[in-house]
Amino acid sequence: MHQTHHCRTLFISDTHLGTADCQAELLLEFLQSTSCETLYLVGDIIDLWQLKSAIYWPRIMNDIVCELVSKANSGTQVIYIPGNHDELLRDFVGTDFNGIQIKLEDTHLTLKGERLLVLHGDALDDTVRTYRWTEALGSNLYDVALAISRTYNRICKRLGYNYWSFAAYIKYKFKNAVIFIDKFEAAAAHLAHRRGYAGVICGHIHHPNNCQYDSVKYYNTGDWVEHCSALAEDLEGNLRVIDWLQMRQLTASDTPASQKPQRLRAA
Ligand SMILES: [Mn+2]
Repeated sequence: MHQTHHCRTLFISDTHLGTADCQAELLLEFLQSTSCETLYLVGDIIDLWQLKSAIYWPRIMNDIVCELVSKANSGTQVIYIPGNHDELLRDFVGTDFNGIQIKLEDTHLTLKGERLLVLHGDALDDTVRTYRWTEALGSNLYDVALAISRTYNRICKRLGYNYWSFAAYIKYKFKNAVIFIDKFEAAAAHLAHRRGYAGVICGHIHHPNNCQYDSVKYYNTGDWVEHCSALAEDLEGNLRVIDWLQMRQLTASDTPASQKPQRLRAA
């Protein structure tokens, strides 16, 4: 992949590095194929929960971290907002890690002048329900669904088929999970409204989205477990959710003549 997609700001979250569920190869390819002025890491980037019980850290995980550090050292402002799976990093809020700034939350000002609240979103769990969002699926079912996805995709990869997430598929079949997502989105938008923001950008629930709640805009970056998604602000200040699986196919089908840097397109 030689082309670089340029944008003003990129937001990614829920990469869960340190787990076998992370779509590491696609994530590395995405990072190497995009450039931006500001990169927001909106939480659950390194899964420290998972690493506590078993160390899973193949070389590609290092490559991803190196890519992030290298961006931070070559002119990209990189802001890391820890989530619940990497909450240990919340102790380092206000510090700088190899050029990556750690913040509890942030205010992003778009080129159009909209003030957006950027936060991971786990703080909203209590407002929505007393249990974690994955438990909305039923106990352990989410873990089982992820395990099925892993096996299925190992086979797909061998056969040359595209990535498909069983976990994402099954999630939308469960009424409780769908109700939870709706409530979470409304709670996030309400919080942003109460605090005087034009909108909110979060992650956490692995459900990429871009919608309007009354006067407030709601954006979710999605994840790199069930989806390969990001939120991008283009050079005109428009925000849209991008799907890397679709975008890389569009890139691959372009003629080699267009090897100059491209503007980010909707996917
Ligand atoms: Mn989370």
